[in-house]
Amino acid sequence: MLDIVISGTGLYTPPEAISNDELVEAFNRYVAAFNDEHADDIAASRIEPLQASSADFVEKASGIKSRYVVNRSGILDPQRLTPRIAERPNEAQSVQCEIAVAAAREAMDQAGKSAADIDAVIVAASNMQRPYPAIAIEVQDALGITGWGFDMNVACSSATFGIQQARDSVRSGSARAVLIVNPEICSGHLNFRDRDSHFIFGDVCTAIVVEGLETASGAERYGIVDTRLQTIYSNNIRNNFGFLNRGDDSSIGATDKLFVQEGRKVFKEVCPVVADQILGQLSDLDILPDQLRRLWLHQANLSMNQLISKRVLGRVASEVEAPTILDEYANTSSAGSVIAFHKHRSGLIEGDLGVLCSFGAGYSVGSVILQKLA
Ligand code: CO8
Repeated sequence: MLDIVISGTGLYTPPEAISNDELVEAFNRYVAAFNDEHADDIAASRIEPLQASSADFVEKASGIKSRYVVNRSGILDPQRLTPRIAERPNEAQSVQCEIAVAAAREAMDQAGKSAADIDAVIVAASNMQRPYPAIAIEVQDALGITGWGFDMNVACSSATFGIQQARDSVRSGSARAVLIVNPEICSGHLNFRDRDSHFIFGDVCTAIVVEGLETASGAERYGIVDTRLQTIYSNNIRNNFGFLNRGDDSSIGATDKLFVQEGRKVFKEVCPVVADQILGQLSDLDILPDQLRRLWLHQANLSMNQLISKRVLGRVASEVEAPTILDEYANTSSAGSVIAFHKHRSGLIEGDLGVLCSFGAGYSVGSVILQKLA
């Protein structure tokens, strides 16, 4: 039943970018300074020297060549390696709200929707810059949308889980149209001193309008054929930052209050789960894998996407079929598959099918089968 559609998407890309070479140079200057400072302890084998990072490794291991960030100077300062994002007064718009509004306006324009046409805002992202009031309510206010809003977090799968919530809300009649925004400021929770992960993430915001087919009057409409969500508990991607940290003095400055992962285990464990979920979903819908014209996959690692698309299609997918954006954007958590959908859906014709799929911390997997409508 194609009664609910995605009628618009939007993308906000921060104006500042960092190449692998720039990031690695800053990291290696930090490493050299640390090893100099601790030369005696290193010589006496009391501590291990830090190892340098390599831009070649980063591109080979991940497919990432660069990333956009909200602030470049703080990340590239070897003495800091953390973005500079000043706190704003309560009366000013928050950073997440600001980038959400920019992406939302594009999505609403594309859908031909004004604030009066939208009844709900869902901010779906890996990190919220404060617990309350919900960022979604601030976005709602900034755009002049009446109705309701809430924040939700399913890490990298926040957007696909948000799409299911939006579809259910429209279908049940609790909203005519729902705006989902994914303001992912991943640099805020990335440990730029950690060689294993300092290159992984970038910042961005995406937005999606979901509404009923009968109200969708924009130029493009993608029917939501089906959504499937799955969560399996795992500690392999984790962030222990939280409001209880202040109750434990030992937590101050601890590195597990930032993103940490067992990258190899994630790679091995998540790929088959994702491929099996998509294949099972297609089979239940009587859709052959070959009928998929696009796989808009989560953008964490190029080899992961090549493996998943190969398992789904039974052959190597072309770049057109499984587009890559992580080379330019890096991993932007929940926004990655939405960026791929936003930038790489031209050429599809009426009736064409695609899958928008996320996977990440939780573990969490969300797959949304879409069909281009006239
Ligand atoms: N430079 C040079 N060498 C390095 C570096 C580096 N920077 N880092 C590691 N190495 C070395 C290692 O020391 C190791 O050396 P040796 O073989 O001598 O021991 C060698 O390179 C190989 O190391 P790894 O096994 O760690 O490298 P991999 O080939 O596995 O690649 C990746 C690492 C790229 C991390 C890869 O494992 C990967 O991409 N895995 C999947 C990750 C993934 O999908 N994660 C999803 C998380 S995202 C998510 O859910 C959202 C969370 C919320 C976001 C919050 C915002 C921050």
